[in-house]
Order: sequence, then C-alpha cells, then structure tokens
Amino acid sequence: MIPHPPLRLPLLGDVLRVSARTPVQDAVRLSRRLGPVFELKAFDRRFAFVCGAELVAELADETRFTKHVPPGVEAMRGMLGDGLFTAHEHEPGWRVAHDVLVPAFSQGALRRYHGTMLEVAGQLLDRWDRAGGPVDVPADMTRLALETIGRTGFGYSFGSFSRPEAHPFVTAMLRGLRYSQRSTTLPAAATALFGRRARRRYLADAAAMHRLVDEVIRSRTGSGDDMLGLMLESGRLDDVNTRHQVITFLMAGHETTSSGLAFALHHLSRDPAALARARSEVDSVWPAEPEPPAFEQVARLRYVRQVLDEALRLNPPVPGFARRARADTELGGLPVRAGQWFMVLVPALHRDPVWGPDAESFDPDRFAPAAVRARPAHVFKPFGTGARACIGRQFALHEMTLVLGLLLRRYDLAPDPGYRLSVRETLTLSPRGLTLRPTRRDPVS
Ligand code: MNH
Repeated sequence: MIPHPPLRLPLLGDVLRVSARTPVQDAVRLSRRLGPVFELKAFDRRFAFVCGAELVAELADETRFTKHVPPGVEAMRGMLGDGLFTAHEHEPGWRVAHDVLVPAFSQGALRRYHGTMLEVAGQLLDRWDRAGGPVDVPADMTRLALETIGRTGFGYSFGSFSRPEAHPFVTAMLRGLRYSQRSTTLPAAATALFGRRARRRYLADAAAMHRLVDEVIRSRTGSGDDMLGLMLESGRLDDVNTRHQVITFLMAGHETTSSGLAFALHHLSRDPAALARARSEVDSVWPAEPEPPAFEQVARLRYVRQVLDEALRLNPPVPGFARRARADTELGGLPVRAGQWFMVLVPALHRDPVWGPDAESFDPDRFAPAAVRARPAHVFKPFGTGARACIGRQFALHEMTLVLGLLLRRYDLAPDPGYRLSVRETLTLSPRGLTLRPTRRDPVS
C-alpha cells in the first residue's frame, strides 16, 4: 500500500488538500509528511508521486521503466498531437522525428544559432535600456525566448519586442496549458458535463495555432539546416506531424527557457554575493561592451551556469515527468504491476535529504564540480531522464547563459523590495509578477 493523506473523504478523496491553481506546490508540501512515495486520490483517479532520490534512480532505469504520457500531457495532444513531447512510447513516429531532429541540436547547430540568439538578446537590451523603471521579467523573458526559438528554428519572427501585448500564439498557448492542467484535477465526468465550452475554446485555440504554424511554414526564410529545414528536407515527416513538431518546439522551447531565466534573475537579484561573483566572471571571460561574446565564450561562464543550475534545482520550470513500468517489477520493495505509472515530483526530489538541511536556500556552490561529483546520480532532473529527456537542453543552456551574461555585463539589477516569490502553475512553473529595475552599470566599477 502506498502512503496517502489521513482522513480521506469519500468520493472526493484528497482533492481538498490540493488547490486547482497550485497542485504541484501543494503536492510538494504534502510530500514532506508523506515520504518518498505517496498517493493522492482525486475523485475517481489515483496519482502516485515519487520524490525520494533512491526511488527516482530506480525509475530512471530504462530497462524497467519508460516515459509515460500522464493525463495533463495527454490533454495537450489537442495542440501537440504526436509531436516529440506528447508521443506515446509505442508510437513509431517518435523515433523517426527524433532522428531527423537530433542534428538541429548538435554543437554545430548551436554555433549557427549563436548569432541569431545575440540579435534577439540585443532587442531585449534595447528594451531594458529604454525602460526607465521596473520591467516585467516573465513577460520580457517570454518575448526573448519565443523570438529566439521562432527565428533560430523556423526563420520566423513573432515581432515580440514591437508588440505591447503577448503574441496571439502565446495567449492561445497559455489558455491551452491552463485547460490541460485543469483537466488533471477535475473528474472525467465533470469535464464532460461542464467542460463543453472550455473544450470548444481549446479546440479553437489549437486550430488557431495550427493556422499560425502553416503560416510560419509558408513564409519561411530560414536556411535548410534549421529545425524546419531538416524536417521538410528529410521527406520523412508528413505535413500533420511536421505541424505538431513546430508547435511542440515553439511551446517547449520558450515557456521553459523563459521561466528558467526569470527564476535565475529573481534569485540572483536577491543574492548580492552570487551576483558580484557571476558578474566578475563575465567581466574577466568576455570582452567589454560593445564587443559580442563569441560562441565558445558562453560555455566558459562556469559560475553563471552554476547559478542557472541552482535556479533549475529550486524552481524547475517542468515540475514533473511520469515513468511507467515496462513489466511487473518492484519500486523500493513495493510490488509494481506492468503499466503502473509514477509522477516524479521534481521540486521535491530537488529538496531530498541528499541536498542537505539547507535545501531551501539558494547556493550556486552546490554545483561546483567537486560538490556535483560527491552526489549520487539522478538527484537533479530538471530536463527529465533517459531517451525521452529534453532534446533542447543544450540549446536552452546556451541561450540562458548567454542572456544572463549579457544582462550582468550591462545592468545593475535592483529587486522590488516588496516582492515575495509567488509561483504560478500552468503545467510549467513561473515567478508570478516578478519585476526588476535594471539600470546601466557605472562605467567605472
Ligand atoms: Mn524540453 C522534453 C524540460 C527547454 C524541447 N523538456 C523535456 C522534458 C523536460 C524538459 C523535463 C521531459 C518531459 C517528460 O519526460 O515527459 N526543456 C525543459 C526545460 C527547459 C527545456 C527545463 C529549459 C530550461 N525543451 C527546451 C527547449 C526545447 C525543448 C529549448 C526546444 C527547442 N523538451 C523539448 C522536446 C521534448 C522535451 C521536443 C520531448 C523530447 C522527447 O520526448 O523526445
């Protein structure tokens, strides 16, 4: 028997313990009392969560467990179909698309994207130069990341920096994510009864996104070796699958990267010592303004990278991934049937006792090379695990390190003293209402 909260209600189960707006944070809170594996029941559904490092190491064993598409991700298939992220383990299209797209994320490909990433980051700096007051960090990071993936992947500009409001694609996508998240907390019957209008709206949003992507494909100006070029020229993906991959990359490629950057900026702006150290690294490794950093100089920002890893530990933008048993097996001695699945609760894993008693505090030294070597494997999983781990990891890390470096090189970043971190959940996590006041650094500092 898997542990669950005491005093479970008939019918409702544990739903009152988990708010529809903050299911992840509530589950993390419950995990402190319930232990490394526990179950929550919502109406007619049961969800098993795993957050203990030793159990996650077992789930990472690809011979016994594999990726599962859980209900919240299944719901996203209205937008993403059988794209890489939402493909079921048994769908043959995954391997084909994976093989076609891997070269789009190689070192060589990143090198080609570097110039475009710099141009987009330049638009962010122009915006912050003119701000003259607080900037909306999540909104600006979303502009940056959407523009970056649109231009590097597909040769398409969303004009994100010349619009006062979010691009309609972003609005439709956020509504779609919210709908998908809600579908995990409502009982299936309630969704069917009361959810007709929401469902219609979702399908309309998905259709609008599909039309936009067809427009991206038509107006393509990129070269043959970007993501879209690889897909079109391979001749191995049909039109519908190509469309699903494009939406997958636009969505996966910007929601997550933008919140990763926003959380890192939050933590850094509140830790003057870490900020000073990160900045002095930028000043010593990179040329002075206005000279742009070369491709190779980005990965040399080792401490900035530690800052990003530590932010991804405390606030992983993708807070969970699911693993399913391939055959009857055990998990921590517990019998597990073939097909049974578990949700890895990443923010809780990232606070496992292996991280020490001060796991809640922000400390980039946790990612110093010696400290990393001293920890067991599988305790840090912001990008998932195994064959279905994030294909965009190096892309995201290059972009985030580059942008953080450029911001540190140019600005002092004053936090809003009244701000308390509030985490917004839309399947991904992001810092709600985070603002900063960027001011140009003293030329002599
Ligand atoms: Mn990404 C899968 C996190 C950036 C494209 N990504 C995953 C998974 C996690 C994840 C976790 C595994 C989910 C699961 O097992 O169900 N991704 C991130 C984070 C960032 C990120 C935290 C940034 C920070 N991801 C990106 C970027 C792209 C991208 C950038 C594309 C440009 N991610 C993907 C795709 C998959 C994925 C595609 C699905 C891979 C597969 O199953 O083959």
